[in-house]
Parts: sequence; structure tokens; C-alpha cells
Amino acid sequence: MRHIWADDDSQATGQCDSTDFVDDTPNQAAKSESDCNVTINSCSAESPFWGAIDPPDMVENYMDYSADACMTMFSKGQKARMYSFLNTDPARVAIKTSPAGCNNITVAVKELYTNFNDYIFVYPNPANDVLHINVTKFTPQNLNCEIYNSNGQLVKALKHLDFQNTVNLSELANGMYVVKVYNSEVNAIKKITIAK
Ligand SMILES: [Ca+2]
Ligand SMILES: [Ca+2]
Repeated sequence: MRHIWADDDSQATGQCDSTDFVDDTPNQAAKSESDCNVTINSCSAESPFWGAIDPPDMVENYMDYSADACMTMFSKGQKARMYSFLNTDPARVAIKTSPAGCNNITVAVKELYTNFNDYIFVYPNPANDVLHINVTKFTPQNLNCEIYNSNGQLVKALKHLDFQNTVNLSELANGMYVVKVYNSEVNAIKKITIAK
């Protein structure tokens, strides 16, 4: 997406002949200078989108160079332009199916083997009566959980974990425990303390 002043910034005033290819962002002769001048109107020749209206520069737009505190919005036209690129541009279409930051997308097997321990969050630690086990960035497929005490004895077992799971620890004594989350392909080990 282009800057709202269409990168046509020669510091000359009144230069309003470039476009960011978005109709609902008013034409703008130059970038804002890290300020928040909400009344500046550097161009009066607007796209037909605006009809007879001559809006001021959209200094609230993230694609200006306003002060950070001033920037609060993208326009609907910018949103449509972003979607258009994300949906059709060969270099960007893969972003929609990237595993980064999305819970319900199966990650590549190699990455999954390497980083699975980072996808499992066990808290609080130390724990009291309840332990939460969260699975992130990975669709739980036949994931199981086993909790072992410091003598290596299995004291708790859960099957078919979901993204968010709660384990009742009320009958377990204080001490160190190992939480194992696994299926036939991956394996995560977490150490916790129970302190009541
Ligand atoms: Ca525009
Ligand atoms: Ca204007």
C-alpha cells in the first residue's frame, strides 16, 4: 500500500497529481511532519469519490507520517486494497495460510517436531489445585497428557486434549512434577511445582 501522499513528496506545496490508488483517502501534497495538524488541507482537487466535498488531509491515517498518537485508522478503500493483494498476489497469498500466529492451522511437520515444546503452555507454576494446559499454533490431534511425580510414578492422565485444558490437582501432594504432552509424533515435557 502506498503512502497517503502517494510518495510524491518533493516538499513543493500544491503538488496533488499523484495517487495512492485509493479513492477515499484525500489527495495530499506532502507527508505530515510527525505532527497532528487536523485542519491542514493541502489539496482541493479530490477524486470523484468525494463529490463536492473537499476533505482535509487524513492525518489520522496510518499511511501518513503523523505523530504516532494521531494515527488511528485505515480507510475502507485501503482495506479493500489490502484484501485484494492478500487474496491474489502470488507473493502474499501464502500469508493467509502461514502457521505464524494462527491456532487452527497445522504446521509443517519438521517445524512441529522442532518446536513443539514451545507450543505448549502450562500454568500457573507453582500450581495449587488447578493446572491449565494450552495448546497453541497446532491443532490438537490425539494429544494426551501424563503427569508424573518426582519418583517417576504416573499420577494423572488425560486423553484427547483441546486447545485449552484444565487439570484438577486437588488430590496431589506438594512437590515437583513432570507434565508430558504427546501424541505418536510429538512430545513436550514441562516441569511444574505444586505448592498449596
Ligand atoms: Ca487517495
Ligand atoms: Ca482536500
